[in-house]
Amino acid sequence: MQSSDGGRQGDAYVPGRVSDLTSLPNLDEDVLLQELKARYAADRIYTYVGDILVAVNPFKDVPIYTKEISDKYCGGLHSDHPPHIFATANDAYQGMLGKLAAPPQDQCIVISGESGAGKTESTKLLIRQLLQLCQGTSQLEQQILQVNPLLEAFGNAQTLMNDNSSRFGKYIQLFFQNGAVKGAKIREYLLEKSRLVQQAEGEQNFHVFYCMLNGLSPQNMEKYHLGGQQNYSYLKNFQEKAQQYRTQHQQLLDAMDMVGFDEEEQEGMFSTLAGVLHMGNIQICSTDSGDAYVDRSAKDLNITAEILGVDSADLESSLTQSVVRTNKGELIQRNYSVQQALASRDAVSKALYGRLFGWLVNKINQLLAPTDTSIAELQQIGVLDIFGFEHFEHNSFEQLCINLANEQLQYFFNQHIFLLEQEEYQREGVSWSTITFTDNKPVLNLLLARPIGILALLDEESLFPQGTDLTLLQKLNQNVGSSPYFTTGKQARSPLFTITHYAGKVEYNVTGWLEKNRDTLPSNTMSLLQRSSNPLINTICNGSITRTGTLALQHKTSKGRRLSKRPVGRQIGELGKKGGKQLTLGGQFKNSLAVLVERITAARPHFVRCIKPNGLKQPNNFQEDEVAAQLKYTGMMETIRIRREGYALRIPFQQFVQRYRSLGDIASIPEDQHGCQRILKAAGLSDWLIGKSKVLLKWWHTDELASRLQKVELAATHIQTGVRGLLARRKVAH
Ligand code: AOV
Ligand code: MG
Repeated sequence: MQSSDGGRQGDAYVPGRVSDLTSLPNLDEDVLLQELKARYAADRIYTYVGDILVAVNPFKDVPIYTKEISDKYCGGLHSDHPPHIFATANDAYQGMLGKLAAPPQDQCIVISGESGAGKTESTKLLIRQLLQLCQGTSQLEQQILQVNPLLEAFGNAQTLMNDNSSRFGKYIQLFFQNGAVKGAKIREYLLEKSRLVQQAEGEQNFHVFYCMLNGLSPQNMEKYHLGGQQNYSYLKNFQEKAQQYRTQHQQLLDAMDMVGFDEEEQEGMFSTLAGVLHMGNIQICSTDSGDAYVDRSAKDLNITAEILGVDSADLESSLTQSVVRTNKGELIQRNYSVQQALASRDAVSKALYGRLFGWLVNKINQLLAPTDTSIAELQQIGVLDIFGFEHFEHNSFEQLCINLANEQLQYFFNQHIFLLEQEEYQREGVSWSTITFTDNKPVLNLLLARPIGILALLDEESLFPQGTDLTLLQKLNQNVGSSPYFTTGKQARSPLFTITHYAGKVEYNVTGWLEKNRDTLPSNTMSLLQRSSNPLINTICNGSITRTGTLALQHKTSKGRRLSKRPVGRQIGELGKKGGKQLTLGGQFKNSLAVLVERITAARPHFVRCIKPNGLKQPNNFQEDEVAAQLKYTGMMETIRIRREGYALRIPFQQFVQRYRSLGDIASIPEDQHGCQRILKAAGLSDWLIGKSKVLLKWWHTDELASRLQKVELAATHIQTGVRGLLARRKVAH
């Protein structure tokens, strides 16, 4: 395979000029590292491993995303230009249209890499280029592009690893008909709600709060009782980057307008956000007997109640008392301790924010849904951007879920690149010396197996009202303690355990896991929010959105009491329930991951591997050991080998003949292996194999076949034009 930015096979080897790592001479780990390092130093951040794109984060603006460059990557072949994320978009688009070796098929682009490696930036570039490819200039394309600032404001935050870290996973599906975009859908995965009420040292809350506090007009600030020298217990580092947040706030408003959120909805969103901030400031005190009560001297309770549209006495009692119905139907009230009351307050805030985010995504999906055509009739390209692998000093349940998602993606990659491919060689009778890879199935089992896996055991313990974090740890120890991938802390009673993930060891602290996993709100609190006079809060807490996506507006009865319209349409969080029972957070996540894997398995995948050159978010700093570790755990060497030696493209005989018949030597070509051989020979291709039922091709044959087809089609067009011209001249002559 030749490269377009130098390093042609056979030339003297110069590091940094090989655009495809499968063509590296004398490949070993160091050569690979030096190659990427030299390319990075020359701002060549993209490199191929066959059809897989490796992207090293430059942490600076590199002028490679201009309109001219984007145009160059519209159409054409993979090998026409230097490696680029735009080429991956083009491959997916052409693949969907059936212009590459295989018939038209849904495509997906799976982006992986640790936190801060560049997945979200890659996603934005991919979506932009996909819309460029279909030459979309309509309002719909503009709306699709504007969705991102909205999602990032509500779902991203500054962490130690990334200033704009995605705190939720997303799978964006673009739907097409005859190559034109018809709509889009976003599937979101597990927003890290705990961030709302607590952030680690050096980290922040979701961007939207800082945007709002810096960007709202003075009148609005007053309306929501915000501003002044007020401190918010839910926010850290609030005073920083004021100008940047003001600009971002304006972008957020523009995005809301563009995507189609009306004034009432925008106002509802800001009320909810402001309500949550005030909620965090409600002071809980203790009576002498240890019962919790709200400090009424501060105005936070009343302000919160006013903004959230609920009765302040009801809010107070829901924060300080539990109400339990006995078997006999009696209602028993129990006072909370301060700690329980604080947990209850934070649970309400998290529930509100989580539901607001879910509603936002749902609403976006309604606004962007294809009209006139059902999704089943459309073609699609999905782009997967999850939260990257995380290993902080303190890791909790959120990190476990995030890292589970990354394990799952690594497994999917292994399955696709190594396992299924090599199984197929066996079926096709190809003599092949197996390329081994590090199988992470045991770690996935440790996390997911039922009944003896970490999530299942956590669910079991969450069912026991008497369960504590330590009884959970004991349970884990007893049941999975023998796994080589699981170890517990050396100190007795320390709430820690360690998992050896594919990307390294991570120590988790189980404090608060049962509560996080249960993820429930007491029924009295929920029903309070469900009676809110704020239309948006009322809607999100009743868990439904009308079919048209507008809020279920409320009507006053003759007595002035507000009644909400009966909810219709889809439930928010449809995965959240099973047989009427509320699923735990872990259970929901497990289910949504399974659906995701099903989805990407059904499409033709393209892989983008993002690499983080240093942990300091710095430009021009390539830390060899850090990159080497990432190359190792992602199985890069093995990937290069299998792409070099293997046959990434496998096409059934009949399909191959039908597609490439015109490259053959004679008109009647049998649709069997002999026919395939004749075509391959006539086309002058080398390095292919004939299996039992399929033609096995190197990945670069896609380009060779496509360019030969183009030539034949061009020649046919010339002949046709010639014949038509001849006929026309004859007509004139007669
Ligand atoms: P992530 O999505 O992989 O992390 P991002 O895509 O947010 O990482 O990238 C992190 C930061 O790296 C961005 O904010 C940019 O400053 C910089 N960056 C990434 N790609 C590029 C690029 N192509 N050109 C210039 N700068 C870039 V996480 O969401 O934390 O897992 O959860
Ligand atoms: Mg991200």
